[in-house]
Amino acid sequence: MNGDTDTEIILQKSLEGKQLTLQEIEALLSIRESRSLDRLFQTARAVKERHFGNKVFLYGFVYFSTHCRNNCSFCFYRRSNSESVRYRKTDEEIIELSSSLQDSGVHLIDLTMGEDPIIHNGDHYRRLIDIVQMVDDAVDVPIMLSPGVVPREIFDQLRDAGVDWFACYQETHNRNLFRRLRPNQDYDFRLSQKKWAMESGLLAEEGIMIGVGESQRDRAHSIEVMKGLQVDQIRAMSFVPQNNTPMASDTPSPFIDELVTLAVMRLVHPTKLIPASLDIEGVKGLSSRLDAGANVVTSIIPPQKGLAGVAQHELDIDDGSRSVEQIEDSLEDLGVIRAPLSDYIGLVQDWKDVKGNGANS
Ligand code: SAM
Ligand code: MD0
Ligand code: SF4
Repeated sequence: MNGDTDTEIILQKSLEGKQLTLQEIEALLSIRESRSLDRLFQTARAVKERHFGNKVFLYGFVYFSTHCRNNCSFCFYRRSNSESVRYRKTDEEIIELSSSLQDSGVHLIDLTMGEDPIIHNGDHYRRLIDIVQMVDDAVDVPIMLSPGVVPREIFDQLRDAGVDWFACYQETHNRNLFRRLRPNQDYDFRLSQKKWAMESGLLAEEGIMIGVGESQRDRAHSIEVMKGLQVDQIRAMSFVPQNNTPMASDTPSPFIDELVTLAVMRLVHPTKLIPASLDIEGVKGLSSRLDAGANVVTSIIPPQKGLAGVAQHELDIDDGSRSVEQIEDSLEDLGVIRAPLSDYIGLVQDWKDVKGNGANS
């Protein structure tokens, strides 16, 4: 089921807006022959352009605490890694970083943290809500929060403090694999984060990792589960092995696996936002991801501020390559432009209106 004609039939079907079966999604995910790959990427780009033109959105990344109570097997910041890079930014630093990212031209500030015991500590997330409120008072762009898992009753308060987006990636929708990747964490509680966020009127992002032991069928299944969840942004990120972690010597997947996954995600989720993360291959990985159908550049990090990335804690950061200024040069070469901020603010507002239930102030 991988000849040119089969591929063409499935691509045609998705172009007509018809729903693909699990088998068809899997067949597309298995394409590796160069002519079929070209057709897949071409089609994904055409679908993206149909909905978003040549405009992309840029997300600023503020990893404000790298302390974590969890022990995810893939993560550099896992509790047991005594050689990790640990820091906790002060309130003033978080505001300064967010404001300067806004001034540099990003469309969104992504406030991300490990499950820092100081914040996940039983005081009803007062500190987290305060941080969001402070940043919301300081910036006018939408805010994404990536805090790990929080109790259901916190979502309304986070929304009222100014959160627009809630990001929490399942990594896989295969429960056995989840158990290995995120030991001692509850699959259903994590999956519920996305549902609870949307019930509170927030937009939600779901994501998977590529190359962590999942099968092609697992990837196809995840793409379908994401459809069912009706989240607004979906991502696939290649696993990058981290020193001093249980998966340090695992062989990662070739990046083509991520690119094909992004393209198939675009076909199955034509109107959603799909990130091209700078956190995997740095700036040199931008064009292949945008060409595969991604339309958001994530993990923009200002230089020389002592901030880390997640999968690449230093790559391209301190020389300024992950700043908006530098990214815009690459965008121009790729024939895409930074969307006007008003486009993004309008999109977020429209999508939140559809979710109903408590529009954000
Ligand atoms: N601590 C919170 C959590 O885990 O939900 C928020 C941090 S979130 C930005 C961390 C995400 O980065 C993970 O969900 C995973 O998808 C990605 N990530 C972490 N380590 C990675 C690695 N070694 N390679 C690729 N992606 C990684
Ligand atoms: C990224 N390193 O965009 C970030 C991170 C968290 N919401 C996003 C995985 O690639
Ligand atoms: Fe902690 Fe998130 Fe890393 Fe897991 S992925 S160890 S929760 S920072």
